[in-house]
Amino acid sequence: MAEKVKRQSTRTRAKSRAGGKPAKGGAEIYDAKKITVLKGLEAVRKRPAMYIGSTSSRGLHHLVYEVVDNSIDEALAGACTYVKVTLHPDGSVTVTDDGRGIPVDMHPTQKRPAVEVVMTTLHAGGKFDSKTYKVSGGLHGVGLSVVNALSEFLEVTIKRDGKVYGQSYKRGVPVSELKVDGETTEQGTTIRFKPDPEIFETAAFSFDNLSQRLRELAFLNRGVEICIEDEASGKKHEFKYDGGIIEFVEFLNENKNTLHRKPIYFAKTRDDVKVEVAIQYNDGYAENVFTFVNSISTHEGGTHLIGFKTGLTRTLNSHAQRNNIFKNGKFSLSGDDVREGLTAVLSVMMSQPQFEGQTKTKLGNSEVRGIVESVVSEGLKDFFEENRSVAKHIIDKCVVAARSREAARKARELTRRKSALEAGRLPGKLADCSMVDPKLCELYLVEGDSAGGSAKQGRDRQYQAILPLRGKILNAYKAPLDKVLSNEEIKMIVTALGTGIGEEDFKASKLRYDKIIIMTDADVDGAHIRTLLLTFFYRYMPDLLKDGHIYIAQPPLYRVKKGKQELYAYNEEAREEAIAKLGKKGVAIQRYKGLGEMNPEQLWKTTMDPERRTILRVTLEDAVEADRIFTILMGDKVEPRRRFIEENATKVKNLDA
Ligand code: 0RA
Repeated sequence: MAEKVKRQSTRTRAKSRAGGKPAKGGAEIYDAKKITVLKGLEAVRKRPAMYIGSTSSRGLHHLVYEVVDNSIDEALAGACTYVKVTLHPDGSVTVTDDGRGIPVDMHPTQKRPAVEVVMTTLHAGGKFDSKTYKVSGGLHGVGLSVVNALSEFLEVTIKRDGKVYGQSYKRGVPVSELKVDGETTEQGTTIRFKPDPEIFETAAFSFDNLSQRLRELAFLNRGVEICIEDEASGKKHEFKYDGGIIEFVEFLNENKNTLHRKPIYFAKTRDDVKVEVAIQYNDGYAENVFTFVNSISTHEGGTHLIGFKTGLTRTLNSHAQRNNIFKNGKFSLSGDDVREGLTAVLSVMMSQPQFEGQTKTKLGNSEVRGIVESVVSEGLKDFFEENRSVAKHIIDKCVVAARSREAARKARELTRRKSALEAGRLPGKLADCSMVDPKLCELYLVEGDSAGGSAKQGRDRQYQAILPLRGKILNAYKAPLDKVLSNEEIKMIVTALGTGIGEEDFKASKLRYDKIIIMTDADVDGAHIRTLLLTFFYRYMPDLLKDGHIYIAQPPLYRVKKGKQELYAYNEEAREEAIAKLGKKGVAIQRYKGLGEMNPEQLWKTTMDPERRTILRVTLEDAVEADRIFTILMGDKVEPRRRFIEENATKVKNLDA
C-alpha cells in the first residue's frame, strides 16, 4: 500500500529505554520482572474471557485473528505481502507471513530478546516505536502474549537478518531460550500454537468461519495474499484482491442484477482519517451496507455510517434537483429511498477509534461523521457529474422506491385503522396461550391445518400458542413492501407477534412470544416454507433473528417400534441405534413424511415438549454470507441457485425428495 495508515492499539506499548539510564541491580530487576510476567500470564489464564471475550468457539477463533492481525499490520506497514493459516490435524494452527519478523535483539531493560518480551508480557504490544509502526488493534489487539498464555504450546520461528530463530513456550512460559536454528535469505514470522483444552470449551476450528473472515481481510487489505488450508480435509482457499473493496462489492452483488456495471469508488484521507467507499446498486429491495474501521467490522454502525448515509442522501437529492430529474420541485428522496437496492462497503482507517455499543462494534468518534460525509459528498458529486446516465438510472430507481414506500405507508395506514377497529383482536386461526408474560411464551408456526390441529390438541396451552399456516407464504425477497404488507398470511403472523412491521412501526419490545418456532414437514415443501418464513424474518424483522427469537422444530423422521416399546429417531444413525437397542427381530419402522402422521400425543412427546424436544436456534452470525445465500435461494437468477443446490444437496440428508 502506498499510503501508510495509523491503526489503533489497545495495548500500551512497552517503552523502549534505549539510550536512557542503565538499570540498577540487573539481576534483581530481572527476577522481579519474571515474577510480574508469570503473574500477568496467570491473570490471563484465570480470567480468559476478560481478554478474548469468551472461551467458546468465538474466543478460540479470536486467537487466530489476533495473530493474523499482527501479520496484516506488517502488510499495512508495506512490509508483508503474504499470510497463510494452516490447520493441523492435532488441533494446532500455524500462521505464517513474510513480514519483517518479530525483533530478536536484546530488550534493553528486560535483558531478554524482544520476541520473548512480546510473547510473555501482557500489553507489550510489541511495536516499540510508536512513530514508525502503525499498529492495529481495535477490538482485537490484546497481544500475542494472551494467545501464548492460552495455548498448550506455542512455537515461534523468525527469519530475520539472515538467520532463523526459534523459541517454544508451554502455557505462556518459555521452555527454551531463543535459539538460532540456521541461516536464510528470507524474512518473516511463523507462529504455531495449540489452544489449551483446559481453557477452551471446544477445540474445533471452523474452516468456514476462518475462511470468511480471511476473505474479508483480503478484500479490505488490497493486494495481500491470504491463504487458508486444512491439512485434515485438504481444503484450501486463496484470497488476493487487487481491486480491494471494489471487488468486495462485486462479490456481494455477484448473483444480483446490477444497475451499473462497475462499482462507484472513491478514497480520500482527511485529517489523518482514510475513508474508502465502494457503491453499486442492484434491482432488489434490500440494503446491504457493510462498514469497517481498521479492518474490524462495525456491526452496530456509528459515526462513519451516519456520515455516509447523510452524504449519500444529500448528494443524490442535490444532483437530481440541479438536473431537474424530479418532475415535482418540492419532491425529495428519503434515506430509505436511496438505500433500497444499495450494496456498499465503507472502510475507515484511523489511529484512535473509540468503540462503543453492546458488542463494542459501534464507532463513537464524533469527528469522523463530518469527515466521511464530506468525502462521500465530494466523491459522489464528481462521479455523478462525469457519469450522468448512471446517476439518472440510480435516481430513477430511488424515485420508484419512494413511490412504493408511499403506497406501503397508505396500506399500513389502512391496516392500522382497521386494527384500531378490531383493537386487540388476534387472528381467528391463532390458538393463543393463557399466560401473558412474553418471556414464558412460545408461538409455533405450523405448516398446514391438519398438523395445526394436532399441535393445538397436543400443546401445553398455558405457554404454547399455535398458528397454522396454509400453503406458501409470499417470497418476501422479490415482492415490494406494499405487496408484503397486504399478504394475508403475513398480516396474520405480524398481528400474532404483536410487533408491527416496517421501519417506523416495528417494535421488538412488543413481541408477544420469546420463542417463535417454525414447524414444517421434513420434505421439500416443508423446507421451502421454512426458507420463505426465514426470508421474511430476515428482510423485515432482522432484530428477531439477531436477538435469537427464531427457532426451527425438529420432528422425528422415524418411529422404531417393538411390542409396547417405541423409540423415535431424528436421523438415520439414530434409527440404526434404536433398531439395535430393541433387537432386530420384529421391529416395525415407520418413516414420518409429515407432521400430520403423528397424533397430538406423539407430536407433543417428540417435538413440542421442552423436556424432550430439540429445537435449533437460527442466528445471524454472518450477515454477508446470509445475504448471499438468501439471494441465491430467493433471487431470480436460476444458474447460481442450481449450482448452490447441487453443491449443498449432499449436506441435507433428512430431506425427502
Ligand atoms: C514487533 C515489532 C515489529 C514487528 C512485529 C512485532 C511483528 C509481529 C508479528 C506477529 C506475526 N507476524 C509478525 N510480524 C511482525 C517491527 C519489526 C521491525 O522493527 O523490523
